[in-house]
Amino acid sequence: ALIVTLGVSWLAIAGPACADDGYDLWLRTPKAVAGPAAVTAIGDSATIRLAADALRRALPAGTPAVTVATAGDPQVAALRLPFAGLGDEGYLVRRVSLGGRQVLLVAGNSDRGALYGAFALLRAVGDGADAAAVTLRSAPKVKLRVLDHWDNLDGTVERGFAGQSLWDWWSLPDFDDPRYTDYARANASIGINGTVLNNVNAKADSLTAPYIAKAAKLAAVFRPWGIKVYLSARFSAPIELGGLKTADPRDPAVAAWWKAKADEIYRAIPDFGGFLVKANSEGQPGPRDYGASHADGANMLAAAVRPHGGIVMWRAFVYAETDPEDRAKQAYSEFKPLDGKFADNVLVQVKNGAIDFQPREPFHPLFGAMPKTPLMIEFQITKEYLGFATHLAYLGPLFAETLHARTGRKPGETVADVVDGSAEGHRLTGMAGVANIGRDRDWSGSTFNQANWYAFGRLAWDPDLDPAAIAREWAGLTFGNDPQVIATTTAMMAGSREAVVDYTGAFGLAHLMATGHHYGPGPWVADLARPEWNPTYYHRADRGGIGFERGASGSDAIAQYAPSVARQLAKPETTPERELLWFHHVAWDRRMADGRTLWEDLVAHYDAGVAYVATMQSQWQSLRGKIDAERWQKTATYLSIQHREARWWRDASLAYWMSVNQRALPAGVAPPE
Ligand code: GCW
Repeated sequence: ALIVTLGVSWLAIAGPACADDGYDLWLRTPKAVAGPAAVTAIGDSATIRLAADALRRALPAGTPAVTVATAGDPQVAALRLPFAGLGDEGYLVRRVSLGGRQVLLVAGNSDRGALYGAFALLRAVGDGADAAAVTLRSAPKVKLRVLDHWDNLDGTVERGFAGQSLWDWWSLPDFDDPRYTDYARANASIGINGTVLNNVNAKADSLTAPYIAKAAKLAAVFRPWGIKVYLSARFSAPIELGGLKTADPRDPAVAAWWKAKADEIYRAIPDFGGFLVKANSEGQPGPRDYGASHADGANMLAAAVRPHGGIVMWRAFVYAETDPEDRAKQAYSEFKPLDGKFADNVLVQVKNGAIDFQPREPFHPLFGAMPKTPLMIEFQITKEYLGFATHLAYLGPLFAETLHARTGRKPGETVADVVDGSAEGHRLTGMAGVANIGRDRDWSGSTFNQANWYAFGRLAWDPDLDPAAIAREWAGLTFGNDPQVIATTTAMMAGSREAVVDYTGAFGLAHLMATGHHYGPGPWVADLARPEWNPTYYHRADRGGIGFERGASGSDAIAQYAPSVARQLAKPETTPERELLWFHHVAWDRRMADGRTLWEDLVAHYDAGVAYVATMQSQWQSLRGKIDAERWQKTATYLSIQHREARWWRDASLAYWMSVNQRALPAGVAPPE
């Protein structure tokens, strides 16, 4: 009987070995069991209707009657349920008696809360819970949960590995591609409530009337899903579009230009979220061009959107080739003195680490160091430095590693406490993820990349979640509830990011990728015009040792951390080994905790990374026939690419290190193939 049941439910969920291109993400409708579950909506806002529809589409027949409503409905209010503290996006799901009937109530203080409740119920049921017994109550800890699209107006995506941009600027605003709705549904299902449409390396054109109209169309599609649209703003737009001679934020004509521009945008998009700005970074214009500060620039834009309730997300990813200071120190040096100088509708958006989305970075020292300023954390979901779309790397542990790191500023304070505002009582809070979404049928370039989008959304809702639990939830929703499939896929995911760390360079090595595209190894590159773009700048390997000395005898970047953290990092002996070479230059022969030398351990990690990929290959083989053929085959092929390239990384890196340190491979290690 057990076998029969499993067989039926597998067919029901995955469908008979049919082609499956992954388009449905984690929102797979179990077609054979979906039935007209009795779903009623109280209230008729578009959002409430979408919530009810989502439940109708996906709840299995036989689910008890469901009612979707808001707390303000008199019948619901009479139940005196614990809506207090749920804010305007939280939800609860409860079995109640309504109008004399037993129903499963899905409700929030607002219709958006009810929508999130509907998706939470679907997650629970999709992961095997009995709908009749589901009880849920949750509110997001972070207010702005935003995807940053690095999408260009010509349809390309900077660092995008999943095809062209989803936004078809050519046919917008007329054509409403149904995919825009599917995008919004997917985001709403994990609580994402904002999207920055265009690349931070912005073209001024995105602020012209035709593009505002296109953005307005997207905003209209996304609105009922609770998603606001934002735009990246090019700081010099008043010159390029307005014909002004300057973009100096202290010039009244410049401020007036932005104010008029904001008014124009809000006429088209009344709930426009605001601007994201990359200024004075990697060639982008900014206030520093005029001797004004980042606060001057941010506040001028903030004033333009303030009357409309908009906000500004101002990036701290700032470094200059002309600055001789360690690149890892520059953002802190520039922004820390500005704490308290930003308008209250500005968030400073800080990357998780101080360099640039590497496979492992220590948390950015700005977290905890600017208590008067809301700091929005920025992660990269797209895997620019972790093997693009082909390599399997589950980023939940990377995100959580930063979020759960202790800042040392206050007892127990974590980066998550800074980000969710609890550390200082900030109410304007945010988390941004650089999207990994494009026109590929599977959206993210691979099935497992979808998990990174998913994990970002779930952690933005609650930064304290356990990434392993998120992986389990995602695997169940994505592949169905066969326990073997869940156990195997989550086992693969668990160490997959660490494997990338291992085969690209362990112990805090960073920025060793090939020039420009960042795919594959390039630790030997030393001839780029900008010194801080050379891998040799980061690893500083020589005959005697390897690593970037950031202690007092070096760049002293460690001093940017809170004293207790700085004390721990000051000496190699007390620095966590996984970050050792980020903070210190140490001898190849240094004794590591396991008794081996650094060189021996480094080699062992390269091998372990390659071996992990081989293990993932055999784990995946064991699922053949248990996952639809199309997704199975693509993943199998990608894993073989990853295995080949993990060896490439190992072999090329070791050959280079050996040319520098003149050491042989440790005994027992086979020479590179
Ligand atoms: O990660 C680096 C990328 C650039 C990117 C930049 C940034 C959008 O290599 O492509 O530019 O960071 O975050 O601004």
